[in-house]
Amino acid sequence: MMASIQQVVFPFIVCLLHGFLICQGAITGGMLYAKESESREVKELNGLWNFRADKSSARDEGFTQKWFMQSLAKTGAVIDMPVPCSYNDVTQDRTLRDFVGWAWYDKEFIAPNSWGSTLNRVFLRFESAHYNTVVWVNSKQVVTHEGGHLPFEAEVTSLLNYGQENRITVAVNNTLTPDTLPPGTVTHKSDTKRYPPGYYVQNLQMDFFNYAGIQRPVKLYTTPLVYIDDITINTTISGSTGIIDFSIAHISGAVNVTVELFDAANQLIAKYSGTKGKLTVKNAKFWWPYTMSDTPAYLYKMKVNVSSSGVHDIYRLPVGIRTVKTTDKQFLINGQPFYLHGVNKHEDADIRGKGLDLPLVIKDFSLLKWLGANGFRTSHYPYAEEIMDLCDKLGIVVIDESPGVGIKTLENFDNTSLAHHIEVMTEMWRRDKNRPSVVMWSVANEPNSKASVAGPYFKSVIGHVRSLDSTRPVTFVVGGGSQPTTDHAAQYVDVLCINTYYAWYSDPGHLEVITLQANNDLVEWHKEFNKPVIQSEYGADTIPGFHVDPPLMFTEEYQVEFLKNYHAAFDQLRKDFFVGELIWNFADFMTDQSVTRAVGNKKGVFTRQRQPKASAHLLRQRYQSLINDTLTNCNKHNNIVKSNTIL
Ligand code: GCB
Repeated sequence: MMASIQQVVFPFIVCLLHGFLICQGAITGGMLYAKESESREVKELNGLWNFRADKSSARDEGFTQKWFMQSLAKTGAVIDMPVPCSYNDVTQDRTLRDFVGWAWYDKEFIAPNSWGSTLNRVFLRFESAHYNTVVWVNSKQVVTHEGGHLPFEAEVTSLLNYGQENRITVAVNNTLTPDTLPPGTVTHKSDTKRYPPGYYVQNLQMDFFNYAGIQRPVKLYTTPLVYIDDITINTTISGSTGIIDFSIAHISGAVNVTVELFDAANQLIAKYSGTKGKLTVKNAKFWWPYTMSDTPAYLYKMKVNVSSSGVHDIYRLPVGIRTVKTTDKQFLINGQPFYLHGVNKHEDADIRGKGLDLPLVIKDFSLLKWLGANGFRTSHYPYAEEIMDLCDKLGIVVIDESPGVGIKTLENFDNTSLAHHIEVMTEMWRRDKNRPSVVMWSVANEPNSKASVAGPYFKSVIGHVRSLDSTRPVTFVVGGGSQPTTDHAAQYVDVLCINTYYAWYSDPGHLEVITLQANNDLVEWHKEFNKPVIQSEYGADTIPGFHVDPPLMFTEEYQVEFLKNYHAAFDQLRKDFFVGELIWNFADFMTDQSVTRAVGNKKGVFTRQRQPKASAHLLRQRYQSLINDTLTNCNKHNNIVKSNTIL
């Protein structure tokens, strides 16, 4: 029987069809970042992999012909594909750029002889692959995963040939359906006068290109048999004392657990024996955003050691001591009012698409500092852990957003979607729960919160996140012209994050309405819900090098005036309940093709190649002067803390 496109788009059907019954179930266990220690080794499997997109009409040839049983090159032509990288833009093949369905990768590698000891475990970890993934090691299926932006792994100890060649095969399907996150649909075009037989298109419900493939690193790592599976910390502050609550999950029988805390100079300052406890740090150095302290982003190091019969597993976790709290009008970090002046980003660049690229990451952080941005939202999906690490290290605040973007149709709100959304939130929390930079969870961007189904849906999703984490505020980002009195879900958030595009999508060209409308609408939102408000998006498409004065839409002059008019409203409101502004967008980025997108979305203040438009200079001036204001206030505050400590 030939698989239909439905079977292609619903991977669990593919699983059943081919007898793969181990589809992803409930989330268990930890997902600690794979890093080396005295007891752990890491081997990266990045580089060039063999690659083939399954262009058979039902996209099922790889499964029916069992491509995973031998090397991919033996079952047909392959090309070299870099990992990590999106596969879409690296060749001249338009059908690969726009490909929908299963893409296949394989790679051979030697498993070190020394790893073959019976005292070791070996795990195979994917930092992400978009969207549905099936992985085989030496022709045996080891893991499946649904979702494009979070890590997954499997223990492969017994499947590897040590000191010999092994093969990893990966099939990854980028099809988005009403129940995926982000959701999408597939339309079949059956009119053969207009479309070739079997023609179908993927429809996106989000405004960014659906880059696909193995987009983040792939690693093998070892642990001893007894190993640290998870670490969870929460920090609180009492005067000048920092308290770190921790709990350690480990795998195996009776073990000793010790937890040591080192300061940044590597001095041991606290110690505890046991899987759950508190570490108390007198005169602690708190983790501050870099705009709030002249000693920002202070990180302690927690060294966890579990041992049994002389076998040790050691894992080091950076720990920032900080608290987050919201009131009806404020966003407080360590009890001090925090004003977020930052950006929305995308993982997006020429050629590599959404593939992790460290030079690009460092360039982006350099530009964030140049701008004076003190934070960003991970619009519209969790970003790579390497990026999050830098936020912890540099004192850049993050609103950590799930891939819940474009939840619009009734199907997107059904029970299957809800269950998946809840699962994704658990995965995201599990990965990022210990990060001081993450100060708020965003469960979605611009869902149809005007629909009554949005009420119970977001009550559940937000309630679930709160049940996992009572220390951080939770939000979803409101858009699509939802109004305070008719929105069904905004009541459940801690901070109102509002997207608007005055003088762009509404009243296009009428810059003069921006300040008035922004003022009135933001005040309304606050009045209705009595919660602090962030302008989570505002922006105008701007083609670099387009100049017209007086300004016209799409010119650099228009973007500058557009921002100035919004800023006038922000400066009024931040005296009261208004706690943040995030420009849409940091840089231009790729989208699906449409008549409103000229080679992608051009609302960046930087081009896609990270060069500044006129607006970047304006924003820089504003953000740098906001930093000066904040630092002056914070230094006053730091002095108060210091003198209290002495007393
Ligand atoms: C939005 C969306 C964002 C879009 C942006 C735009 O409201 O949240 O994903 O890219 O508008 O430029 O239209």
